[in-house]
Amino acid sequence: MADYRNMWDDLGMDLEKHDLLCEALPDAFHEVYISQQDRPEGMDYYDFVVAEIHGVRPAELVEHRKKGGKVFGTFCVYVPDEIIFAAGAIATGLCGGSQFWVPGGEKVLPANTCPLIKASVGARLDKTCPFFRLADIYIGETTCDGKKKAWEILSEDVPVYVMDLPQMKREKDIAAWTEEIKLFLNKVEEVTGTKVTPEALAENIKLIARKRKALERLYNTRKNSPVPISGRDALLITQIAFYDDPERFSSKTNELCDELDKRIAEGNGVFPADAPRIMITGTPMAIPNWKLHHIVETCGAPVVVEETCTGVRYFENSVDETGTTLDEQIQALAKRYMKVNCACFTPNEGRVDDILRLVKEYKVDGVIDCNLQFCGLYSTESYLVQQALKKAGIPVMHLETDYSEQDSEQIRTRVQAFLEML
Ligand code: BJ8
Repeated sequence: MADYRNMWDDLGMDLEKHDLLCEALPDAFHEVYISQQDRPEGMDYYDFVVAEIHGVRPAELVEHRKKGGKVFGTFCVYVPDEIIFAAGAIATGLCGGSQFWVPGGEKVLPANTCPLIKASVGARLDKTCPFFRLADIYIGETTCDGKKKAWEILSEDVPVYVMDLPQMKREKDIAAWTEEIKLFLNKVEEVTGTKVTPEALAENIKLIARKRKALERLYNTRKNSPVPISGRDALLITQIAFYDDPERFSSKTNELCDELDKRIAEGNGVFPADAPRIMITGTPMAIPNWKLHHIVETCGAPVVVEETCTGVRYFENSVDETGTTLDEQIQALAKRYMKVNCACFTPNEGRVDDILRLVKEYKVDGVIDCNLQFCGLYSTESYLVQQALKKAGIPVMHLETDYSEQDSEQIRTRVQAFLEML
């Protein structure tokens, strides 16, 4: 990696501690990614992004801030990036996916908090992630209890604005979310000092739509057998989508898809055509959480789709682009975002419908329903997910895990037994 020490120092990072993180990542990345056979050439771009993960993109954000631009850190796929970009600001996903940050979070949070929350808080308080240092403001949401309380703790250290997400999907809830997006737009205008015009919003609705379309195209290639790209690679691309420049990301992903289309036409894949096809559903996998995909795929089965927020929940459903006034556009945004099916909603039948639909679309042989430890929402919803899959005759296994490697062998044994059954 190029030398970014001055930049990290200027960002107030703990350089010594950060060095430890930088030392661990290349080995882990090599083991999970570089060791794969027949990776598409187009993965070079994403490998480069990871190799320079705390360098290239943070340096772009630093430049943006030098010119007076603002950076918004987000933690949930319900936060409408379109509004942020329409005000000339940049949105960047901040969810922590590394065990490295967990102890820092445990200093202020109960140990029985989900690792995603602990890692996110730890990354900020330990000063070991440039993205967490760079964001001018964090945008939280009222999704789960752990996050709600974490915002209060984080707000002692960094400005935090919380969006009140309804937990049901009646008409009045969609109306409430529309109002909430209006308030958010006001906040974004206040922070950036820029008025959001309908023209700017229309342009940025299109920008984010291009990103969603590129991801959709990538996922569509995974419906083929043999599958032209591994689940690990697809997961990495989706994780990068949360913080890369949206325009560049879309063009790189489309380039990769051109290569994948050729592979499909030639019948080339990264797993044998008869390998069991796995879907993963559950909680999001923030970068660099590649644990389950790595285990499943090194047991010989490709992960062909993720019903998670680092999967189809991030890009499915588009925003209606016909609105010309801010009111119409905000309504269209509210409608699109309320189609995301997170377990924080009750009821959340849409998620079960999605899982059953995806099983068919991606020709899935077995489903792994996996949630992060201490996520009460997803672990409780697992009962209904498993029940629906069993009723449909689709093999399913449930797993609960964290970011540590302690249970990896145990999970491997369980995954092997599951795959033998398919
Ligand atoms: S829309 S899944 S990104 S809230 S895993 S922190 S729920 S205790 S991440 Fe999420 Fe938005 Fe929903 Fe998606 Fe809490 Fe559960 Fe932890 Fe979670």
